[in-house]
Amino acid sequence: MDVITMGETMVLFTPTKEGMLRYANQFEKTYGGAEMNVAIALARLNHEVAWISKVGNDEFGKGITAYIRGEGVDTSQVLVDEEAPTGVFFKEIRRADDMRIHYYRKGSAASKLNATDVNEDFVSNAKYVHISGITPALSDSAEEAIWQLISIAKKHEIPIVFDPNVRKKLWSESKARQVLTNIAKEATIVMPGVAEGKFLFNEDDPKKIAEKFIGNGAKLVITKVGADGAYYTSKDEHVHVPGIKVDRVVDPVGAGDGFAAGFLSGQLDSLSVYESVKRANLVGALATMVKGDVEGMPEKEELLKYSQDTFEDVS
Ligand code: KDG
Repeated sequence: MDVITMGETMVLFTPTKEGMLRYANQFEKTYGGAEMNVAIALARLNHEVAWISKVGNDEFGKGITAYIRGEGVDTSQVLVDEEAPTGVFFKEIRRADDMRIHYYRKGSAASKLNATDVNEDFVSNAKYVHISGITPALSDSAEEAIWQLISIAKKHEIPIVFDPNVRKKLWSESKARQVLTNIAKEATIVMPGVAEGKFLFNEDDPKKIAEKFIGNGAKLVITKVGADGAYYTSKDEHVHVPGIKVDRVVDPVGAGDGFAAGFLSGQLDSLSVYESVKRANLVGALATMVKGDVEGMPEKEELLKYSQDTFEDVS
């Protein structure tokens, strides 16, 4: 396996019209979840990727597993919880630039993930383990599952790529800060956004944010700065990689996941860090141009076509 990730996928209902969710009466049903988004984006770029999770023994759980398998992601480690339901979330599109998220996921099947659900033999063959800060926020047992995944990755010297993905709706700020900084200490590569640097370390300068993570043990920090692209920082370098100009952002949700997948894809294809971050910016930008979490993630051929000259760099 090139990449293994673990987390919750939910059924996503998106109103067909803008406005308050209370007045919406028609919805499109798709699927969403940060780790799934990363997995599908990687599969579209021809990488071997597995998604570890738990779904309910219900129509939505069956639909999610079939969908993700159909996208070419390994679902052999997806378990079924006989009692808890599959989680659901809604988008509320107040205006094109005001997108809100409403979760119905407390006590969901994925929140029942626990340390025994992580299979060492399976994980030990991965080239990268991708961890997002959403999974430990689901429940205490899901946090234990994440620590189990981390300890297996460490034991087998598999680099851990960590996206803090702060979700304040899921846990208290103090717990989030404590757990996410502890996980970051185990990560080889960390990919925060500036707002996450502010939340975790009260810093908003990309260099200072990166220095905090590097001081905690990370080898490489890639700090996302929205339309301006990203900075990558190691002990010896701090480099800006310009962003991609997007004329019209249709749906920003999933951009960070596309970014993570684009970077990993570049590394798996033996690109330099600079070129990998460029690919990350491109996949992230493409994700925002289509409605839905994963619908805009490009296939490999499409990505290579876009990489040539379709987009201008933002200077
Ligand atoms: O990164 C996109 C996710 O935020 C979205 O898919 C929903 O997983 C989700 C979450 O927990 O917010």
